[in-house]
Amino acid sequence: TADYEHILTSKPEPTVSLITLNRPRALNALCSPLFVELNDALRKADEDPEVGAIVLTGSERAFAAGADIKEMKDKEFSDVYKNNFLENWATMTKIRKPIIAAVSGFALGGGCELALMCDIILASPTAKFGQPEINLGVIPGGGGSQRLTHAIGKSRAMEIILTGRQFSALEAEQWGVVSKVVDEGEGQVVKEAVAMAKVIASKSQIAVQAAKEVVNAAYELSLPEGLRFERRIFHGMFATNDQKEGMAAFAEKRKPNFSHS
Ligand code: CO8
Repeated sequence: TADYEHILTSKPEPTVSLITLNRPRALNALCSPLFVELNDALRKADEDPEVGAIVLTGSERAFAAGADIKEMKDKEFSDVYKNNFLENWATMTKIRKPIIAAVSGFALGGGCELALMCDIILASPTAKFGQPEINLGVIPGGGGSQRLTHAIGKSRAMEIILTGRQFSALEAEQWGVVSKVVDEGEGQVVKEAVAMAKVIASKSQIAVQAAKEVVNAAYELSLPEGLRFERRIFHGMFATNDQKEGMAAFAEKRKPNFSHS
């Protein structure tokens, strides 16, 4: 819509919301107003009953080159502490529908952290990830030290965060940061992300949201607690029409027609 200054929103499929970071001159540096808009667009997509999955992307050159350094450089401890600077980044983790990051070019610092907050990351061969905060005399502040360490393990996370070096799409794939590196070609990563989002959106939205919730619980709960949580949510599925429809359709050898209820 035309209401946003730093992002673009569209529906490439009736069931898929596409959010494009759009500050090309700053390589999509994540200034505070951009985050306000992003959170608003994510919330709207989450509330849109037609939408089953969300794709977040940037440009060919940059997914996002990090938090906006020019905005941050003169800040004082008292401001950032008192105002809980960048606390609103976490809003994204409250979104219940799946978010697929389609990453081309730089995903650095806060840009890498933004991708890591998404549920699935697809990368083009040009993607370059990294946590270069150490070069600026600071450390990751948007979850990089935690989410990246969970994703790639201690030794690699230490190397990446302490040296500030970039890592390639291929490394990201080998290390399990991204689920897939797509073929090269302009727009290819968005195309594949939208196709994947469409597949996800064709499932029962209730089951999809529940699945996202239980997978995320694996990062927060101990194994026995997580297994118990999964079992309880699984039991809850039997209260949905979509469970009845999905299993009836299998038995009747036809495609399910989910009502998302
Ligand atoms: N912030 C502000 N402006 C930026 C940023 C940024 N992160 N990155 C690039 N830009 C701007 C450049 O200043 C330049 O603007 P101008 O033309 O006005 O000078 C324009 O984008 C193009 O950039 P370059 O000319 O530098 O392009 P190059 O192709 O030469 O280099 C790089 C590309 C390697 C990506 C380079 O721009 C770079 O190193 N950028 C900074 C990367 C970085 O350090 N990112 C980490 C930022 S710190 C951070 O993200 C902390 C997150 C904390 C989150 C806390 C949450 C609670």
